[in-house]
Amino acid sequence: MKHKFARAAIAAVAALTFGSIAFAQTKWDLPTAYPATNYHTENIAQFAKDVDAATGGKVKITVHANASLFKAPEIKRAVQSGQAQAGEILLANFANENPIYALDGVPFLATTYPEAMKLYTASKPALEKLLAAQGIKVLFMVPWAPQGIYSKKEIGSVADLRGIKWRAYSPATAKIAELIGAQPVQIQQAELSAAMATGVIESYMSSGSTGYDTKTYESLKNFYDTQAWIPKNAILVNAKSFDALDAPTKAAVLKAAADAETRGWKVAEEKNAEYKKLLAERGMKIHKPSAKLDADMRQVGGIMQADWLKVAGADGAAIVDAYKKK
Ligand code: PCA
Repeated sequence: MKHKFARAAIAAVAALTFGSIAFAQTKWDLPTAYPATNYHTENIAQFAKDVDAATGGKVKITVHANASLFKAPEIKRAVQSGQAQAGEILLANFANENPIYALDGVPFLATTYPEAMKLYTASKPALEKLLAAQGIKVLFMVPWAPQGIYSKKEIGSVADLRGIKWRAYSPATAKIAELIGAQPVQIQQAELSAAMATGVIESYMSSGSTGYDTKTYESLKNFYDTQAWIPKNAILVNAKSFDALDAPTKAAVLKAAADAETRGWKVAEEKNAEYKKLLAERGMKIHKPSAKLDADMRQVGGIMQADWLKVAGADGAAIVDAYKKK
């Protein structure tokens, strides 16, 4: 009797042990700075589902939307240090670390999706190398929509923006404020609605999706569709966390990432027009910029392109040359 019990106990322990090996699970946290309903976040949620399915539940990714785990500017460091195994960043937020992060935020360099894809292709090896040196692996990148100007008052030229309170989300959007004589305030998207409601912000540049997600139409009634640049989000994983996976699991994650990138670019482009329609339905006036406003903004873009080339040096020039050649 005693014997029988011991054997059962051993069997139970063995089942537990082997069971835990068979179901060895990797858990990744993936913080993002944008709301769960945004197409970027939905795309990442789908990626997490695909990874779960393709690895038979071996890799479980928990998406933390809307800057709930880390604030936007903190996510890169969190991934780098392993505080979060994965995360989504806006590349342009890290312009002060290296100019390559700022490239897709330079106005009027790449303004359509095919151009944005070309710029992405030309800059991808340099971006991957830079991040790899920081212990970070790139999983995929997805664009926002071409950036336009939200404004409380109607504007015919940049002179109309002089002195107004301007929300910046990156060093480049702060630089634009400086060049046009507006007053920049750095505010990430998760805090933007509150900033507009309290009158801290009268104007900013971003996409239709951000205007919609932050209910900008409740505070600012004009959108000037300047189509000035197309910034990108990058979905990153801590290199050590990725390297700890076995080969088939790595392959499954990379396949899901490639699918997410293809899907993300397609959805971004499809939703661009849709968001502008949704904004218009909620009372936003969608304006084609006047010739003067367009010329003024292009002048700002020219200055910023020249500045970028100066700080990015020969390596940067090579990327821009490769982009322009294609
Ligand atoms: N939305 C983000 C970044 C670029 C965009 O379109 C934001 O405004 O914070």
